[in-house]
Amino acid sequence: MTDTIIAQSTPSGQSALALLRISGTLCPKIAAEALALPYPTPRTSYLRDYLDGESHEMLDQVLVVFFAEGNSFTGEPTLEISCHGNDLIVSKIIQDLIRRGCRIAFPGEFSKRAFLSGRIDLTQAESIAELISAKSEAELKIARFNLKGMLSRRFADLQDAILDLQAKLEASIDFPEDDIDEEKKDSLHLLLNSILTEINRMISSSTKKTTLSNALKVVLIGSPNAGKSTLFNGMLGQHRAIVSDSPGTTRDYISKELTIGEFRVELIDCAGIRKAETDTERLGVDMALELLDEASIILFVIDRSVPYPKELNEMVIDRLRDKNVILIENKADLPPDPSSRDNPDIEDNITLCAHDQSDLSRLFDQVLNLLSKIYPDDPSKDLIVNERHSALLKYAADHIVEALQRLSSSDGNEFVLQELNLSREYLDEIIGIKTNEDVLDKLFGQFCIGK
Ligand SMILES: Nc1nc2c(ncn2[C@@H]2O[C@H](COP(=O)(O)OP(=O)(O)OP(=O)(O)O)[C@@H](O)[C@H]2O)c(=O)[nH]1
Ligand SMILES: [Mg+2]
Repeated sequence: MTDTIIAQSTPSGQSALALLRISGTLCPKIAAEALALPYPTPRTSYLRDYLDGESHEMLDQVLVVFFAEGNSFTGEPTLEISCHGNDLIVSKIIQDLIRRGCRIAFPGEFSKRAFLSGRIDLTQAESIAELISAKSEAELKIARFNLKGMLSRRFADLQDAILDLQAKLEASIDFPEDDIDEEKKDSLHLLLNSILTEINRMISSSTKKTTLSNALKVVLIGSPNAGKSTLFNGMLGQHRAIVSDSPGTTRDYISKELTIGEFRVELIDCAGIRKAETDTERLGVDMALELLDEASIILFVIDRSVPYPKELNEMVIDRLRDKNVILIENKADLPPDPSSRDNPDIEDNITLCAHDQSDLSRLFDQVLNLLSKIYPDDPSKDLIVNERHSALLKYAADHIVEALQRLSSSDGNEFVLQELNLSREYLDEIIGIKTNEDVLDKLFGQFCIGK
């Protein structure tokens, strides 16, 4: 018999409500004794007084739902108790539950039990953690898809394809007299190659995941006084960076996260680029130039009402090659300087006034457009694997490659089969059909308490 575990599923602190989750065989007894619910109808909420087991004092008025064995998240009898969100109340109830025989759950223990009872597979368990930690719409979408088991289905399809192939090979081992002819061999090659392509495609999707989980850097760079900090504040909708009409105002770079469409973006404002007048300014300029390497998009800002500073060409333009750049010709509300035709020729450009709201929204559209071009995949159409999956997929792919080589050589088909078995074992490990305790502990240990 496993322990009955208890955890607070909501964050601690003062709030309207706090949710306590209890899972294990003691739940019916607790319902009967602490909540006067000897025969709770599953999945029905009851308003009850929670009674302390020793003092019989009422600890709080709570809302409680009972889930029967086989019909709960963990598969075990479960109680969910919503009490008032006060740490004192929560701690009193938890102390009472411990006296009644429960113990505090380890991080991720509810999900681990759900996995062990076969209610979810490992990729679904991971997607719960991903759903909770997702910081962008795109990440949320992926986690939702994985939770529904869409990713597991892909892995299962791969398994089926390999099993199919194995069946064909087995037949030729059982009946060696009809040794597989060249034509059959070719078709096996084709099948194996298509499996390998699918595995490799999945592996490469994990890099997409990295771009989705990390904010994409959008860097504002340009001549001093061009209006970078004004644009930074305007795009954020808050006064964050100092704006002043003396050139060289911004030294250190400032960054702030925002969402543009589905993308999580880190907008960065940095020092204006010029031959620096002081050491501190030089440090700021160097830092700004370094940021260009990491930028997904560079917003190159110039002031079109003054002559184009030629030194920008030698200091910046070279570094913009092969980058995603939008040229912003700012201060459109002022008359343009006649020499503005010297401005660099950058295809993706926009003329605007940093103080104008509708201009800012045009800029947002243009940035979103470029982001969608750089990261064209709609994540809802594709499923994305995480690092654990991709590491195991790589091993699976290695064995498929080995199987292909064995198939071409004169080695017996048993060797090909052996490689395919090994490949399938790694796929099993992804879904969690084959696991070891260490892996599970590590994986679920990263979850938070109460999950
Ligand atoms: N007329 C007009 N003035 C602007 C516009 N954008 C910015 N300014 C002004 O230009 C001056 C410089 O603006 P900042 O945003 O500090 O420029 P910056 O590029 O951050 O300058 P540094 O930090 O020194 O590199 C300020 O006086 C702003 O009010 C604009 O679109 N039109
Ligand atoms: Mg500035």
